Amino acid sequence: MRFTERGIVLADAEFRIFSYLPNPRVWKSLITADLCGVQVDVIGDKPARLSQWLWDYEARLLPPEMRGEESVYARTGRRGFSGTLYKTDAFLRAQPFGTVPCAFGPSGHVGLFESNSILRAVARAGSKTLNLYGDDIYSASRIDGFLDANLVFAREVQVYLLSIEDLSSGAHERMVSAYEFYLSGIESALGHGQWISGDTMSIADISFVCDFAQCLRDRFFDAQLQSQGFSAVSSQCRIDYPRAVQHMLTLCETPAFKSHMGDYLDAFKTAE
Ligand SMILES: N[C@@H](CCC(=O)N[C@@H](CS)C(=O)NCC(=O)O)C(=O)O
Repeated sequence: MRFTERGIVLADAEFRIFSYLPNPRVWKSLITADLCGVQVDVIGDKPARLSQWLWDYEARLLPPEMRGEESVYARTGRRGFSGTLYKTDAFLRAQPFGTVPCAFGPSGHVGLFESNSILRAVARAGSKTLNLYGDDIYSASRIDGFLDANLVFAREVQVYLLSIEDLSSGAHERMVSAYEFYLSGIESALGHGQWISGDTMSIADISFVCDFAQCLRDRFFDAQLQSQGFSAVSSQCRIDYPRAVQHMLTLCETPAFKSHMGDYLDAFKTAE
């Protein structure tokens, strides 16, 4: 339940998202929510501070005296977090993989997980205002195909970025292969029209922009990569995948994308 400044009770938002912030995986849903007029509440904190929070529908900072290995909420971080996190049993019932971003419906009982599925839910909720999820079962399933390919790519990006300062050649090869597979598919799709799937913008475009933009962070680690004998996988993207890069840059200039992504791509835009 939320209140205006004058104490008027507003209806619950259609979705509540909890995550570390900023997070490109959250932007997927927020951009979609803006485009479709869906109300999404976001709760979160800087990545390093999320280990001080109680992960729950009513997520909140956990007082220091309630933290520690002995806490009833203590869990070991498994992906992207090392050390102890604090998650309620109710949270883990709603969020079986225990990851963020996570979302909840208004009651808090139904948990949504995986950023692409949270994105789908927001798009479904806003489809009467703007349909971003296909006109029929075929076009929706084609969009699903792009989202599935995107998840495989994004998972490799996650592993790659988390281990980028101490990368094995196997890990680098996996990233190169996932990058080439996904980007060449997107490049090919954009060779037949303005949008990734079908004749209009869809959540396949939104998901692509957010995860590709995150992948481009590898350029910040160029020196570390070179010292290990590797180069950033995205270093030649403008040459290898010009349509994909242009598509991302064009969308990032539009208000809904810009208001969430801010200056995230500025370094990329000014680089050669
Ligand atoms: N594919 C997932 C990735 C989610 C994910 O792996 N989140 C990590 C942080 S990057 C997490 O919440 N880890 C919790 C833990 O380590 O217990 C998505 O797109 O939502």
